[in-house]
Amino acid sequence: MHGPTTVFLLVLVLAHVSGAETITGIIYCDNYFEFYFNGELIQKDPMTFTPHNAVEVSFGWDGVSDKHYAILCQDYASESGYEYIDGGRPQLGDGALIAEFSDGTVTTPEWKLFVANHGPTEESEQAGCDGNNLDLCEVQENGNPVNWAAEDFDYYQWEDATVYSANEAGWGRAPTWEEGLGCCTATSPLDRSTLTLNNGCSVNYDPETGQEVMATVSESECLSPRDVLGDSVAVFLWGSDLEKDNRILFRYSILLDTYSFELDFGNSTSMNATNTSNVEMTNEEEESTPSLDITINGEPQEEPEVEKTVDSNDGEVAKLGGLNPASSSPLHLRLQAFAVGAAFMVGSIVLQH
Ligand SMILES: [Ca+2]
Ligand SMILES: [Ca+2]
Repeated sequence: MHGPTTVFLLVLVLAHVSGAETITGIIYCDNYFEFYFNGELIQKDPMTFTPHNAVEVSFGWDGVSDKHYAILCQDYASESGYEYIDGGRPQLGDGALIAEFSDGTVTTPEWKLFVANHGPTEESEQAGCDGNNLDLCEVQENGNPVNWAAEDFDYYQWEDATVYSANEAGWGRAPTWEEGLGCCTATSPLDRSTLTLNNGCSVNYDPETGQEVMATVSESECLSPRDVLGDSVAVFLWGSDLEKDNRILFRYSILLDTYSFELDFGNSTSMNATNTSNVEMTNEEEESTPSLDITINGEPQEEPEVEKTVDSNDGEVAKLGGLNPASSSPLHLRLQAFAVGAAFMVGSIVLQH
């Protein structure tokens, strides 16, 4: 059944392009991170265990390309999954990632993640693994997928990030910056002791060699996480298990390519289009009230931001925001439009990157 023949014109809004720019940001990962932008390694966290440091990052963006954020975050874990294994009080450490960038990108539940290391496993705990029986503990090492940080890596099937409060994730033990010494004060992941080299400043314990190793750390890499991110709208992310998910790969993308297509509500049932993060719907019948229900990859978008404006042809335009593809994979959109009190099934649109 079709209602009045109403032609809706969907125009994907051209992304605002202002040329190349430098994006800055702050990343806090408990304990160690590697940050990639558009497939390029931008920054490694110079402090690998404690203190819990936030790090300023800076990188170029050409102003036109899609943006692909990729962060590896490693919570220290020995081969048993425990930390402080030589101190008589082994414990499971918890991880955390929070980050914000000057382009408005922040950590949100829309980020995707892959748990690369998890443990101790439930099976090994059932077999007797605990803090007093570390020999029985096993961790599951999944490896980092090849090219996981690359722009065209398909991470759509990865799991959604879990949000934690600051209380749950913790800001950790903040660093202090000491002129002449660097980033203080580092401790041992084996026994909690303060490292001795350089008074425990700008130094890491190397689990591979068992040695203390000097690190090159700048003041902008030795920031107190709470001081620089405590008021941010960014949220703490981790896997579903705050303690046992030990190494996590995070991905988030902002797709900027734009396309346009038309919808004829009288007979269209499906069409192909391409990706966007904004959709404009022009309703050529003035009395109609266009609105859309949108489902992305099977998940209803609860409150698509619909903003009605007037276009150059004096038609009504409903601009739909809030469509923020989190993947370079095809997006399967199901659109249902309502006009003059009647619903029109528009069909499915595959937004192909
Ligand atoms: Ca660190
Ligand atoms: Ca852990």
